[in-house]
Amino acid sequence: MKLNIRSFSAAQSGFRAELDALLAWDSVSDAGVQKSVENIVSTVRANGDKALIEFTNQFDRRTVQHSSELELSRADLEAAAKRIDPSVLEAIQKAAERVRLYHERQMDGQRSWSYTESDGTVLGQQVVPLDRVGVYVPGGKAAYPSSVLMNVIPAHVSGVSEIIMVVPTPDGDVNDIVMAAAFVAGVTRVFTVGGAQAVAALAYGTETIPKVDKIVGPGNIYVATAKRMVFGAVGIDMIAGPSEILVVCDGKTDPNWIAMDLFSQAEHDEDAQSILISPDAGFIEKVKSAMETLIEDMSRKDIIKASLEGRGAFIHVSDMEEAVEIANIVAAEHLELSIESPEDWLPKIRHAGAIFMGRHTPEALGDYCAGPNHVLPTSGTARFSSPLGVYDFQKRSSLINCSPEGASELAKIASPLARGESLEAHAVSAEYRIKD
Ligand code: HSO
Ligand code: ZN
Repeated sequence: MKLNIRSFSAAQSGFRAELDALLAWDSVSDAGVQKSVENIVSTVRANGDKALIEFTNQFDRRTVQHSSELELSRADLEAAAKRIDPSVLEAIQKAAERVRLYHERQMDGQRSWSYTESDGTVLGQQVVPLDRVGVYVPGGKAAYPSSVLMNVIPAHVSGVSEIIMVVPTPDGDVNDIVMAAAFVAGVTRVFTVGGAQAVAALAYGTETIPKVDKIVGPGNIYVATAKRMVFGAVGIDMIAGPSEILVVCDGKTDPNWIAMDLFSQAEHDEDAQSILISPDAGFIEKVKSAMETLIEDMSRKDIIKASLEGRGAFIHVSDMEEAVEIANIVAAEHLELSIESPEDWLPKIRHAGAIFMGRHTPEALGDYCAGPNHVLPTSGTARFSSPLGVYDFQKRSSLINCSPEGASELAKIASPLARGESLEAHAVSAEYRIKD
């Protein structure tokens, strides 16, 4: 199948403008959606379960009469785990174990600390897990059991005591693999609700759904808009854009491998972005023809084609230096360095959600089971944000414990500052602690 994919050379004039146009992505904003989400959120907030049931029956074509029908028990999840192909269940368990180990290591830098000054004053930080977290799991075409693991396990590892999962079940159809993943990951409670109504229920609580402290997990435009709207009442993780991969290849990897790595992101959805950068123009041609051959047999070829022709690109560069420079501008969600000694170039990589090093590290392994989280910053937000991690399920309190001597010395600094701000009570409060 012929593929019409943009092709650039970094040397051509106007390249930077072309690159910016390629990367441009408007995050969710739609007046119509905004209005209907406002209505759903305020109705659920005001009427609780009654509204939640009505919206669920309306949008998911269900016939729920009582809120107790919205909850799945641990036994229901276990039954789902028993119904699925045992090899899939085993893979879920192995992946979960690796994701758990990785996030346990991540706790290393995230614990409470303190130090004592010479006069006995102690300063530090206390790190505690959030009490209760809501995990949104999409129901429709992007129902990924792997995402259940990636959202729930770090919450669990960081010590969150209650993890509430919501997942829509359109027409009452329960996705057994998603439920099996929920069972293995260790969610506390599962409710079969979705959309903006589920986000509102988690943010404000209903008679049945407990109010949470933070909502994480991907969703469609209604879910994303609702998350933005309830932010402040609760914390949220991030508003994810379409998936992206940037492959930098020196031209020495099997072109079929690179073609399939690019497809692996493109198949997520029509808006996904797959870009290949190489200093080897002949290699780019080889990858292109590999893609045109391989796409024929892909079950999601229509999505792949739409994604590649809409937002994909080949970029020819003069050398690796230039490739890395462009990779830092793109700040991709996934960066694959399919090159000889990726560790030599690593110190120069400034912006990427996850870095896949070497020819034997396709992004797909990271998506499922390598261990690191697959919830990553998209649309260039890797310039200022990080993968989902245990730190997203914690918060910090500062600690100060002054010794009498320490207080006396600090008061001598605080007092003139307080008077400079005309805050007399501050000044006197500090001065009381000065020892003569
Ligand atoms: N690549 C996606 C995650 C995923 N892949 C789930 C497969 N399943 C995040 O960008
Ligand atoms: Zn993926």
